[in-house]
Amino acid sequence: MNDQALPNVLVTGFEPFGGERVNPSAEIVRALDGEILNGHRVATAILPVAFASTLPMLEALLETHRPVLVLATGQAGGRSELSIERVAANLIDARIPDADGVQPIDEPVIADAPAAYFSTLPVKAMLARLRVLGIPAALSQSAGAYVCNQAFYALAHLVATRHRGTRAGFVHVPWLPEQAVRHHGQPSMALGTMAAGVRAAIECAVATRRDLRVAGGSTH
Ligand code: PCA
Repeated sequence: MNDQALPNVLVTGFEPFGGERVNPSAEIVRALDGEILNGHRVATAILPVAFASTLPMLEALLETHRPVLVLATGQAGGRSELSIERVAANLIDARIPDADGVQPIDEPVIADAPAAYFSTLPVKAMLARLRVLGIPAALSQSAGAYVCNQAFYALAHLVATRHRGTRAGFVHVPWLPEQAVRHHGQPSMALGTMAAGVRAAIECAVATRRDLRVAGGSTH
């Protein structure tokens, strides 16, 4: 079968923001672009950290690539592990202005839509796979209230409505070591480890329909 006939997975990352020169999620996306993972071709996009762009760009990407699965990724500076997000909230409460200088406070991502969506990826199976590979990972109950949560919610809404054949989820990643040197005492992870983790998460997700039934809750 030629590559063009393979089903697509879409992996997105974000541009640098908040005074950083790089965004690890964008570097991961560059590393994975065009790879074949478990019989799926990886299409990628790097999104601006701008509230106004998120929904139209994701809609266009889903129309163009018709992916069977989307994994969006973003930087969560200060986290020490790959964070597999479970919940997308219909809430924007921006801590800092976005790339357009816009800082919405307590607004919905999409008006008159559900308060939250869950990831439709097998988050516990993905977590187990990463841990077996020796890649630090955790489940997360909140993707925050900034552009990453907005993107996760927008994706979840699109796959719950107009793109029902697509599954979607979000993974937050730590700072790169070169970023952490300027955030003294903060955790970081090497790009190769993060890229391997995202690859493994995708390979697991495309092959797993039914998630593991193991305890995964936490107090935060
Ligand atoms: N992280 C931000 C937005 C872009 C990114 O990489 C967030 O967690 O919302």
